[in-house]
Amino acid sequence: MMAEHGQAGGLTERLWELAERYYIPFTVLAAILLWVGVMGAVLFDIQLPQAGEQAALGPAGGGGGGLPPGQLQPDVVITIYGKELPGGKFGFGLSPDEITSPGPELRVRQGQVVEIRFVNMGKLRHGLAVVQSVEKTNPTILFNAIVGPPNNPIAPGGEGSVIFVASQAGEFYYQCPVPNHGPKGMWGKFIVEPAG
Ligand SMILES: [Cu+2]
Repeated sequence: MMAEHGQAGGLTERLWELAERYYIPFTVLAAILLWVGVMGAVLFDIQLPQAGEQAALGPAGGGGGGLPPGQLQPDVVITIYGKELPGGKFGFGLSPDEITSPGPELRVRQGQVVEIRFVNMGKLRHGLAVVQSVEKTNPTILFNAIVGPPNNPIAPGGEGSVIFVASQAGEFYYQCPVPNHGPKGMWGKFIVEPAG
């Protein structure tokens, strides 16, 4: 017991010694981290509307996921349109004239570099994400494939695109990641057929 007390006492003393010795550097480090955090928040807030503008301008913007533009040439380009439909339904379609709720089934092959272009034909902000399962909010995004994330969806009349590798075979889904839009029919099946 005595030995344990001695050790505990020694440890406390050493901790105090360390605290005293590193008090000033630690305070400076904390101040720097706080400053970086605040500047990061400020810059992030300023960048959000810029990202939105790019999204409205063309395929270069509106990402939020996938690969940087120009890094890989897509094997497949899918252009998909989305909007609100009569009766409180929302939908997707491969042509602006044929938007259904739910949307059409999309098929790609495992390993393909896929580009999805999403065009918002609606009056509300929308987006598109490849997901594990259709959810009301915060679906699990697959392949980092998201156009118009919930905090910065594509504005009405705007469009955006994402390039990604469909690296895993399986039966997945795509949906609008804006909260509550998925369950209103703004989803479809996204099938990745096994390679070979
Ligand atoms: Cu939507």
